[in-house]
Amino acid sequence: MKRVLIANRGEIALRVIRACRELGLETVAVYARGDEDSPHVALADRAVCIGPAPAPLSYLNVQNILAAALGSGADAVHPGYGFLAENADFAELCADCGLVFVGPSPAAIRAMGNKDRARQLMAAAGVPVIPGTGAVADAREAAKLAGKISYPVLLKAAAGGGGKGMRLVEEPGQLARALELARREGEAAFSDATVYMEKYIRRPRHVEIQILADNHGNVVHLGERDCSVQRRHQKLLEEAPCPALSPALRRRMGRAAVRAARAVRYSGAGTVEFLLDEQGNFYFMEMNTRIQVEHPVTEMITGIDLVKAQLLAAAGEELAIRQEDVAFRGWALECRINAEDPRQDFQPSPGVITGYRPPEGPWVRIDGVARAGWRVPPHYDSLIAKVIVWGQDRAEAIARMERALGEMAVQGIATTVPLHLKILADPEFRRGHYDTGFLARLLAGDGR
Ligand code: MV4
Repeated sequence: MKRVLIANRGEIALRVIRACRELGLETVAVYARGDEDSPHVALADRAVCIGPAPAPLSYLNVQNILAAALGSGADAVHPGYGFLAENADFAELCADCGLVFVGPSPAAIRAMGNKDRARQLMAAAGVPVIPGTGAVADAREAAKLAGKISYPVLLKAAAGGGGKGMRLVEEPGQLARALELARREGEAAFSDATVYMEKYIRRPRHVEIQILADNHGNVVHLGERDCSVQRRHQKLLEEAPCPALSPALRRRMGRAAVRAARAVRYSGAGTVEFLLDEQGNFYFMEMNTRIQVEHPVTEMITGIDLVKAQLLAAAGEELAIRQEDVAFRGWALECRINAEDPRQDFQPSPGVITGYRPPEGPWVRIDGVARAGWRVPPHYDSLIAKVIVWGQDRAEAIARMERALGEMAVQGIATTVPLHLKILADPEFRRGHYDTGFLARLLAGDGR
């Protein structure tokens, strides 16, 4: 592997280019028209235009990206996150073209892509899953199964994920209608009306385990991240470790995540998402077969460069770390700074950043694309920077993040910085006793 095409934009493209450079790999950026001035284009060794601004015509345009890779002499493709990162057909086409796809096999991506199949596969592999069913045929069968599971139950679209096609059913009278709606949402969003059912877990935490694996059967876990601070399934703030895990529970969840990865012969970096209930039971939700936005908090407490590890695994190297060598040190927080206005129901706030002062100082890391004078385009996600801090303990990390965000100034567009300061000041957050309903409660509190 000598030359890597980065099939992405924004902060993750910068992150991947930097990892490539440290490994002595050449980099090829791709960009859509209108994205010529984006920071990833300047940072890469060379750049290729792959189409008009709308993502379906450029960053999701498989043919144009493959042509750019072959035309530029790249021998590998790093997909980043989003766009084509979990598209098994794209991974397969890369291989067909003789390109190394920096990620797991198409089979592993496919196995985890269908949520109800993944659930069955995980149960068979000894990974705890939420009590539930396979595909439900009709309302009569659903009623019988729901009675067995006991209410409340949650209907989920099999092709879903990210909360799409989910319906809560509190009592039998609501079931038939909810099944109809879940089917319709599944059909509309994924062209798949298959629906299955689970016991509804109240006030769960979203706790995910980072996995690293190679092509030689080695798999390690790098501990957890708590991603419970979410709004409509968009994460706002993440931390590692999770304030609610004991070392024993961490070990059990880590081992379960390793079993999950082994079951699909996983390779590279991946994340196994769990729901953690109030009694300390954990259940497999889904596996993300890509590098994640929030990967830096794991890097900060383990000292492991996850993107370099992805590239090395894709190049066929053996994992350089064994489970017993993985050690966790201190506490890390990440705040996602989005070009969105929390006071306008999080409406995107694209436009020119007229002034920008990033936070600086010790134990502060910025993975971002925000620059003074740069125009945030309206066509893509609104993430302009991730502010990541490390502290010796959680209290120090929180104080450091407050200090860092206090230094940060973004002019010309609205951002989520004020909301982050509010989260960090909240007593429930500071106690570490929050769950996936935390942000909705905070936002309902004063209507901001
Ligand atoms: C659940 C659940 C409660 N019980 N499943 C949301 C996204 C999708 N990946 C799974 N999700 C959930 N599944 C059962 N059986 C609650 C959620 C959920 C959630 C999960 C993680 C993070 C934030 C969430 C917000 C609302 C609901």
